[in-house]
Amino acid sequence: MLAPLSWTQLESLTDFQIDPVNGPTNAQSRLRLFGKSESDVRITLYRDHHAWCPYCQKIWLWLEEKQIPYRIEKVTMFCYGEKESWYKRKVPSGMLPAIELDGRIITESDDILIALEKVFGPLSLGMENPRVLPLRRLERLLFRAWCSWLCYPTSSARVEQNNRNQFQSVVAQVETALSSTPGPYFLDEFGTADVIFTPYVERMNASLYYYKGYSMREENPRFAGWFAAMESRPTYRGTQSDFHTHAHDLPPQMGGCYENGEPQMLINKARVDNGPWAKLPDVMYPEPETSRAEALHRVIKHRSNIVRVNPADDNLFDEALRCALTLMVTGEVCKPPAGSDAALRYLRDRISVPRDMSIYAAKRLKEALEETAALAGDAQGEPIPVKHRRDQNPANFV
Ligand SMILES: N[C@@H](CCC(=O)N[C@@H](CS)C(=O)NCC(=O)O)C(=O)O
Repeated sequence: MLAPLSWTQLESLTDFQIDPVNGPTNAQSRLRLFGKSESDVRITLYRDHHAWCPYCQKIWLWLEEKQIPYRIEKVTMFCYGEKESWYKRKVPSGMLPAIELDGRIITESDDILIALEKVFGPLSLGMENPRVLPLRRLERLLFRAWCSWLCYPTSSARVEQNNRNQFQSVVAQVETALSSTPGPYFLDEFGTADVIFTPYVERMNASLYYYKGYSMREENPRFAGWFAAMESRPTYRGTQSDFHTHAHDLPPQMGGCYENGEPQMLINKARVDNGPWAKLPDVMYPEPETSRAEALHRVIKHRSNIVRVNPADDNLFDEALRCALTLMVTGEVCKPPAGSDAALRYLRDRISVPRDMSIYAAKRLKEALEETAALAGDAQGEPIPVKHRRDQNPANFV
């Protein structure tokens, strides 16, 4: 068995780099220029640190698709920590997203898109186009059916079944809408309607898999085609999250997510929490060759904070973490110090996608952390809180 590599040795094993300003969409950028100059920037997007807020994802995707230069300012959501006072002076409610367009603050994601369309033109058919309006209404109908099923404790098997049927009947309407055009998107070409559906459909796919044992993407052929088409777009890939992040970010935001306890649900939940993470239906495009190098690069960048916030002793966890990274990049098994199993799993459970890294990089890192933890024992990390996520306070990482 190998001794863990040092941080210097690990650093020499990754040359992962992205161009946050002009390269592909990613959650780390603070400025996006798309090859234009900084003097062309007219917009600041205020969004959450975790790249979690669904309404922010809508605006984010739209700007990336239109390639309009913008700045990004990150704000803390209530369930993660303290809201920045500078933001409350701009937007007293503290709600996200907001944009500043030529010095004017605009809130409410739909109003933001409408304002952006007025200045920069629509993304294919726009928000108020008669073909888009019914799709926007359908998206809200789907959203409400999802909330009714997921976010209330079920009093009986009959109510659970009714809620499932109700949701599936709206899904059937969405399948019909998707099949009304020859391509995979909602209308003849990719556009606003697809952007509007993206955030919650992604969250539905994740949460229903985990809490209800229902695989939206696998059970509905048109949705499957739509997801695959979305995943062909580098813009979407850059904003895409994984099942684990959504399953554990949603409860505090939604006021609770309720398991149905059915056999398939228990299998799905165990897989999302404990792996194996490969081939979960949260992503289906082929894995990029850079996923391990990306995960290594991201951990190295934040390693001192990662070690500091971990409940275990710093030296013990530093060594254990290097064991997991050594395994991830060299394939050589490396035994972690005794007592580091819970610490490794604590980190395994707190990799936030896409905030920290892309979906495949996160799967590789989780896999290495779990395999290494298993050599030390079966102790789990502190459970993930469900009423808040202050264990993810961004203040620990700035
Ligand atoms: N109707 C609003 C909803 C926005 C919204 O609910 N934002 C949530 C985050 S997803 C928020 O800012 N909550 C306050 C917080 O969590 O700090 C919109 O479409 O923009």
